[in-house]
Amino acid sequence: MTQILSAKSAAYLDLENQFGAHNYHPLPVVLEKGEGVFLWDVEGKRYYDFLSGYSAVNQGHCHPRIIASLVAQAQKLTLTSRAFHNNLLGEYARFITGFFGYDKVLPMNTGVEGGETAIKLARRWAYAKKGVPENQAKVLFAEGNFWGRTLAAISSSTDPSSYRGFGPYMPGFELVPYNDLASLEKALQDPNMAAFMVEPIQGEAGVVVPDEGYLQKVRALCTEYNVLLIADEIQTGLARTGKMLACDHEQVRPDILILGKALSGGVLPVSAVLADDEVMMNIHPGEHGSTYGGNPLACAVAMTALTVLKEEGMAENAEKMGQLLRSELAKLDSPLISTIRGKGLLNAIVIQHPNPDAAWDLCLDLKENGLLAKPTHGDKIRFAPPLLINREQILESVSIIGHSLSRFS
Ligand code: IF1
Repeated sequence: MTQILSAKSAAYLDLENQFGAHNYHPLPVVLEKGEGVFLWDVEGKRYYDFLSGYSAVNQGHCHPRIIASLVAQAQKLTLTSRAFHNNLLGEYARFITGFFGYDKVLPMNTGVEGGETAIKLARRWAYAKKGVPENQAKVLFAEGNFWGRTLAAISSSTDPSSYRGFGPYMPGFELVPYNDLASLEKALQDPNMAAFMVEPIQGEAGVVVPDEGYLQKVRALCTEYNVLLIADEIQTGLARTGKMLACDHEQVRPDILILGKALSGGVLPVSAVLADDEVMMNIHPGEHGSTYGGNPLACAVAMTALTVLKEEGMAENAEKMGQLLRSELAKLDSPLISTIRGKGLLNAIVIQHPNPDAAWDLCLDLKENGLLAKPTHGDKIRFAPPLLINREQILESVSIIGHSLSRFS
């Protein structure tokens, strides 16, 4: 299905096409304003945002309290580098470690830097505390994982579109099927296994929710075999699945917790790696860092972003609105939908249709009808609106989805 864009919008796409790398295939829409659950394009058309910047905008676009923190701090001090101290890092470190119950935080910027940091911490712990011989540490991942685009991240990927043509790959990475405890237990018995890094729900794989109890059993096995459990909560964390952390659904405490995306409410890249001293204190001054890691602007914004999540009850709302969304989608009883799945407001539908482009075409039609969503892995469409969405907005969104579905024979 092709859509005619206005000359104004097409001009923006031409600029990107001519001067920008072609590393994405975005939906043909040009956005210029966001507020709460809504986005507006350059023609002034309004859309429900059902992607939320891949869960970076959990608090809603341009949340006034987060923007106020950003603006206030931006007019005082934005970056000192870690060559010097600043007056916010200590306060932020106390705030976020208290918020999630860990001894220490290592502040970084993007989610993938958080993943890289977690793996370095795990390898260093393996050498310093578990007695793994130098350069023999292994890290285990689940098939279908996604934790970013760096050479280490793609080295653990099972998705050819992530890793093909970028080799050679990082050594010491192993894979087990997701949601498969027997394979996991076997792999954890390797005495050189440092850590198992896993998403509580696999986002990019198409919102794959493991069996009830999987995370608890993963926790028990990692403890039994003295392997660190690294939870990648970059997409599932921060109230997205109806609890502050997806691990909270099973009262699981990972040894290393990675946060990103909504840690800043979508206003700038902020990530964090949390762990107790037994893990964190094996990295010494000068052995890890980044130019922007722990910058005062990020500290100010992240404290407000976390406060907003809690004070505005966004996890509770995500739980309620997620149940409403899934039940209303089921009521559509569309022959095009084979599966509806998710937790809180991290959901996806699986499209069944002879046309392999049906999910994409449906997203184009949804755009025409005022709702933005994007397919993942061909036939799955992620539905993940900002967590402040209300009942009326859910019902209106489902009516838009139903209208688009009905136009597909
Ligand atoms: C793209 C996907 C989502 C993530 C998890 C770490 C990271 C991500 C669970 C890295 C990032 C983003 C990356 C972005 C699209 C988006 C994505 F489709 F790629 F997989 F959300 F599902 N862990 N996910 O989801 O964080 O370095 O990007 O800050 O690369 O296309 P980052």
